[in-house]
Amino acid sequence: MKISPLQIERLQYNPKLPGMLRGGIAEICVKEGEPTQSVADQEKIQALFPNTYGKNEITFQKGQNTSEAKKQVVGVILSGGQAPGGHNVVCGLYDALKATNPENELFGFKNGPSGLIEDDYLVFDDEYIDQYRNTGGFDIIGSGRTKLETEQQFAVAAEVCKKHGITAIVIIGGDDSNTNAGVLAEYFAANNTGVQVIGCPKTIDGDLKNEDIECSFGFDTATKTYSELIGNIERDANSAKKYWHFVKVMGRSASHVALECALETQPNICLISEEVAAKKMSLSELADNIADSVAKRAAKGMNFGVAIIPEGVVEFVPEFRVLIDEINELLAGAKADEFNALPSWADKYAFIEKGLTKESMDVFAILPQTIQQQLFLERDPHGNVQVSLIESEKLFSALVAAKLAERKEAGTYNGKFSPLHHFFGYEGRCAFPSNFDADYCYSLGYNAFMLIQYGYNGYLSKISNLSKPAEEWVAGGMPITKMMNMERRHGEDKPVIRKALVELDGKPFKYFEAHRAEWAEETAYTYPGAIQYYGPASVCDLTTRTLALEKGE
Ligand code: FBP
Repeated sequence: MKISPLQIERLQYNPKLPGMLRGGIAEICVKEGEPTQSVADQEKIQALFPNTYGKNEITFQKGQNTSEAKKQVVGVILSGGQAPGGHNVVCGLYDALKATNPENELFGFKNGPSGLIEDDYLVFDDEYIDQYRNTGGFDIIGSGRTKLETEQQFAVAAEVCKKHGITAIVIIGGDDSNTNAGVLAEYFAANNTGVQVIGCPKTIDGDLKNEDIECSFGFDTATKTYSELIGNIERDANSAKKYWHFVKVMGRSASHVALECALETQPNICLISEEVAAKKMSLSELADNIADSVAKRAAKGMNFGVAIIPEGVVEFVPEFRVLIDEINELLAGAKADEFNALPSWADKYAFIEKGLTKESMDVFAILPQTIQQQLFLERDPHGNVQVSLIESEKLFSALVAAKLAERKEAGTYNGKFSPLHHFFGYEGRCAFPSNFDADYCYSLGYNAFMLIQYGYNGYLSKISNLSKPAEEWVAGGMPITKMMNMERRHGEDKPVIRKALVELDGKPFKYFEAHRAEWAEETAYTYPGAIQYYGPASVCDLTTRTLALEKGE
């Protein structure tokens, strides 16, 4: 197989471990910290997790390794959307496992959690693992979105583990997958299977973080990749001076990705979904805000600009949420067939007009026809609107165009507005991991094995102090139950890891808020350029602006 020159170099890269994990397995010992409590709903979480609740926080340090010498057979699973660095978690896990005892084995369950249930796996060896070091992607074993959440699945998982003599499972996933890792750990403990479960925090969305987990892996590389592209677009816009670029970026519901890209590139506009929800902003208000920037810049002769739109924003606009709920209701059950049988869009439109409340119809009426049709035609298997497929970058540019047309009519605006559209998501999820993600992920995997080796169950692999050089990173583990609270999901109260949305009183948002008026009017673009893998640490080991600001740097 032909591989690129960069890949050849990256295969040789030696990821940096936290100082306390350097110097060999024989020199890693455990320091037990304080017992923990869940972030909320302590009694309920404790009742649901009698075997894994309240365990101690732990940190690794240098000292004599006192872990039990036994053969470990570990299974690893990649769960959910790809995130740069996943391969290095597996490599770190493998290296620690083999360094501890060459007889130890690592099973990779294929294509996500379903691999465990279907007993579909491969066993890693040096030759196989060495092809994936420091590379992007999850193709080492594949990923999937099957949820491991039912007792029946857990029982099958226990059987599979027993069959192969598996002593521990490592689940690499986001908030949902790690919640399920916690539930599986409890099941394994309650049923005396002797199998441990360790989670690793993954997602480019950056919404798995809390007072213990400083960031999920993949966020660094994905946002750097999008920021490079946005910076390039800004420079193009500032060169040609004729287009307004509307750039949607991934991040499902949270706007961490959009905010980080804005901090990196200083665009004219960046919407933040969490602010839209908190201020109950309407589509019209948002379009007016963008149109204000377009008009102010046009008045200075700048008929160009860049606006970042977070993927999930429309769901945070209260009136739009109501509209979606009404559409779901309107097409529930057999009514969908009736709607689909209507011969023309005009007939369908009349059906919609009859079925929606006046308020929702007012919102629907201002949408461009392509978006109106997307809302009705692209439905998920349950018949619901697929909000993630809505082309919100086009929606906002169309709404802004309409506002500008009104202003032109009223004689208050006399510029040109030529929008172009982009969606950056998949472009960033499998990029070669930045040095930060390569180091962080390798450390997470290495550390996950140390947690296994020391007998911990129901813990998340935790590497902290991440804004400092890797030497100063701190390795340890945190009980998953500590991060849980009760939330209403599908009509039931469930224990879950709380999803971290952008905090409007947090330092990253505050910085953005303090500068955005200037960015909206001026051309204050910054051009981060491509991720650097070789060269001075000042450009190669840079963390995100979000992390730096959160750490007060
Ligand atoms: P995870 O939360 O599983 O890491 O996935 C995040 C994400 O990349 C979102 O940003 C995006 O909305 C979604 O996955 C896309 O999912 P899919 O790959 O199934 O299209």
